[in-house]
Amino acid sequence: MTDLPQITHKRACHLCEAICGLDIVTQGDQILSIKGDKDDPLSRGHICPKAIALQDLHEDPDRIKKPIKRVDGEWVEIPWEQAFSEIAERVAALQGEHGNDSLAVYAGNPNVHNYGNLTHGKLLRKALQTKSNFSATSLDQLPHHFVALYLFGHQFLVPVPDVDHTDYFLMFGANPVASNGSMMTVPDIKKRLKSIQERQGKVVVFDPRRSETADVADEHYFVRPSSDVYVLLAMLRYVLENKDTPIDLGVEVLGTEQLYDMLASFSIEKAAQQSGISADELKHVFDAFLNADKAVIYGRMGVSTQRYGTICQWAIHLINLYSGNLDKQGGAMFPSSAVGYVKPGEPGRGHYAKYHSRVSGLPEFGGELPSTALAEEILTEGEGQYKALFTMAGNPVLSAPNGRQLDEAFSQLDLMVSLDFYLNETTRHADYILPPTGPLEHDHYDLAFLRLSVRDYARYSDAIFEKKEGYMHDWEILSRLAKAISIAKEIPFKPLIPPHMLIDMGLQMGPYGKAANQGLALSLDKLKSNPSGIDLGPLKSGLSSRICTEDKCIHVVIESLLPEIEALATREEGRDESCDSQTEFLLIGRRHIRSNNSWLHNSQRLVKGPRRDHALLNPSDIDSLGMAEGERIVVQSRVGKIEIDAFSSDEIMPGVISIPHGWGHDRNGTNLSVAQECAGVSVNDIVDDQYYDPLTGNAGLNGVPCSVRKL
Ligand SMILES: Nc1nc2c(c(=O)[nH]1)N[C@H]1C(S)=C(S)[C@@H](COP(=O)(O)OP(=O)(O)OC[C@H]3O[C@@H](n4cnc5c(=O)[nH]c(N)nc54)[C@H](O)[C@@H]3O)O[C@H]1N2
Ligand SMILES: Nc1nc2c(c(=O)[nH]1)N[C@H]1C(S)=C(S)[C@@H](COP(=O)(O)OP(=O)(O)OC[C@H]3O[C@@H](n4cnc5c(=O)[nH]c(N)nc54)[C@H](O)[C@@H]3O)O[C@H]1N2
Ligand code: SF4
Ligand SMILES: [Mo]
Repeated sequence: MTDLPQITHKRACHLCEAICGLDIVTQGDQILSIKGDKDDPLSRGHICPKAIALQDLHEDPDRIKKPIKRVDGEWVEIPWEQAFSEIAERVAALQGEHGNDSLAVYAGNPNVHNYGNLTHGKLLRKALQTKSNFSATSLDQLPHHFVALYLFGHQFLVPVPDVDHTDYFLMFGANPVASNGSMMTVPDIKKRLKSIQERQGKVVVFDPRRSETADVADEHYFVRPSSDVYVLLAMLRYVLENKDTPIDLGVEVLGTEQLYDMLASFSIEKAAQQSGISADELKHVFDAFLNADKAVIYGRMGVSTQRYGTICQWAIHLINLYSGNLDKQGGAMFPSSAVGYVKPGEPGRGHYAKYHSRVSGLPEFGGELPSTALAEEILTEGEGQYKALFTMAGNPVLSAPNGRQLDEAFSQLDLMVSLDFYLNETTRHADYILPPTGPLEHDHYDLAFLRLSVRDYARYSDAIFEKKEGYMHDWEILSRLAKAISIAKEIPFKPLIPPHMLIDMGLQMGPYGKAANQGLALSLDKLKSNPSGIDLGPLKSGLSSRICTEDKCIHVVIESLLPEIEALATREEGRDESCDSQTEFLLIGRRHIRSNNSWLHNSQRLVKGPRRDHALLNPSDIDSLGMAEGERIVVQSRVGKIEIDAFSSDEIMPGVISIPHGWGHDRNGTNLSVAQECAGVSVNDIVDDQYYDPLTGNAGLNGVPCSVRKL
């Protein structure tokens, strides 16, 4: 062993959207260390504790490596060939009897962090021919894509904050210091926020919790959960009324007059009454934003995954636009990625409400239905009921609202197949689990998040370990499965070249490829010989040549939002309608740097230290409930109740309870030995599947009405 050479591998971390560069030192098949790659132009050596979990993930004895099948309640290993042919036969028979749409697919978050799943997932979808597609998008960011489609003409033409040049960074419902950023690829956010302050700029945060990000901000305002919509609409109106210089965007903006009318009743006073922030404070923020030379407003989970997610995101874009900060340095800018660069005519622009879910009539978006509808489609009998499910890299039992209902639904399926390397709360319901290689056993190009980077760059990482005999990559499983199913269904199957070859083509044909940029002539070979990545420069303006709307104009009024905005305009109550006066609390989430959604809790080195799965309440609420620190409480919503330890903290505003998601590893039938020890409670057992943004059906994970009492 000691005779073997030590090798330093350059690798991009795929565990979150920041894609930090790593130096991973190996000796034989051992990992000796994982450190930040100082040569990465974007992350500059930054790293977080999650990267260390890559080693645990690689070495985890609980990780499944061979296909398994459930036979009489027991898991047995079977050969790949047998798995593919049995699944194909069953899919063909089931879809033959009940129709193609009786088979649903849930694609979880890690699909977007694994480019082979993105390129080759399409093959499986083609073979399955189902309209019943679901994904983490509708638990997370559907409002972003909806608004991008309507304002800019393409669901993936999404602007990001130009963090490195702004003088005023206004954040709603985002905690990048803990999450490392979302819908903006921004490693080392803490240092970047500090740089804003060093150049005399300001960081301002609106959040019902004084988060880790609020802690380093210049100003923090406690905003009542899901009341942001009033603040944002009042701010939009204020910007329209007070910005005197014309917008110089190079793109025509249509509908401003109608927008004025729509906003007539959204005053600062109304926003103050709803949000709990004084009118003076709101006006102070609005003025500071308008007076800053380069300002940007950005909103994330706290405003995307709540009752008014879509209107919030729409207002945010329009504030950037009308304040003159859209497509401008230091404002909200459109990244120019090396692969997947969106320009007019680019395929996959998206569509909305072409069909609806059977039970609740929720709209599709881009060929997907909202995940909140998955359980009811399985449980509700009748024509069109779902009978089978494929999950790929997802754990909806812990991640999606009303997890108990999903448990019940999954347990009655005729067929369930999971592509996953863990036997967890979701995959325990499967008939077959097909495990892919671990992350370090395959290569990596960040197809999704390099499109959202706050500085343009490209990076490709080779696999660190060769995959062992009998292992398969996700993309290989997807291809083989698609082929077997196509044969069984007697439909054509067209294979696809491997992912890295697709990326090579994409690089060469993209904006930095040979055709467009002779000087740089980016290709896979070029990236391979620059394993720390290639810097492609600061974000560039250019919406006028990229906008994908048919008439190349921005139409600011989105028709489908009108009824919702009208309803908001006439509402008097301080709280959400669905929250009656007996329901004392609004539930919000909480992320921690040492936790990652539902699946990294099996890493001892990551979860070590104090427990982080408890509830937090304001000290005044702990008092009025007559509770002591750490006492157990019952939190109840329309869909269920949980028991959880509660602590007081003045970081939480009164009337709000904060509980992180992704815990609850005590369900039977899993094999996660480390996670089971720190099991925790799944907050999604009380997150209401009927509390969603009705425009897109995106889950309402924040601002959920609930009651709290002492156990
Ligand atoms: N209450 C509440 N709920 C939330 C949230 C919240 O803030 N509050 N956040 C939501 C958000 S933003 C998201 S994105 C979702 C995430 O929820 P999910 O979409 O369920 O994703 P994860 O929890 O990350 O589950 C990842 C699964 O993928 C598997 N996996 C990991 N890597 C790979 C791989 O390379 N290949 C394969 N085949 N499998 C892999 C893991 O073993 C695990 O089973 O949760 C949502 N749920
Ligand atoms: N360590 C770690 N990093 C992660 C993840 C993880 O689980 N752990 N998950 C990854 C994923 S999938 C995603 S999508 C990103 C998410 O990235 P972020 O969106 O930055 O993450 P959150 O921590 O959910 O931030 C939401 C913030 O909104 C606040 N909030 C809740 N309700 C409201 C409201 O009504 N109004 C306002 N204004 N604020 C509100 C919450 O208190 C919280 O501080 O993080 C990614 N990174
Ligand atoms: S911030 Fe994200 S990408 Fe960077 S090391 Fe941590 S988990 Fe990996
Ligand atoms: Mo997410």
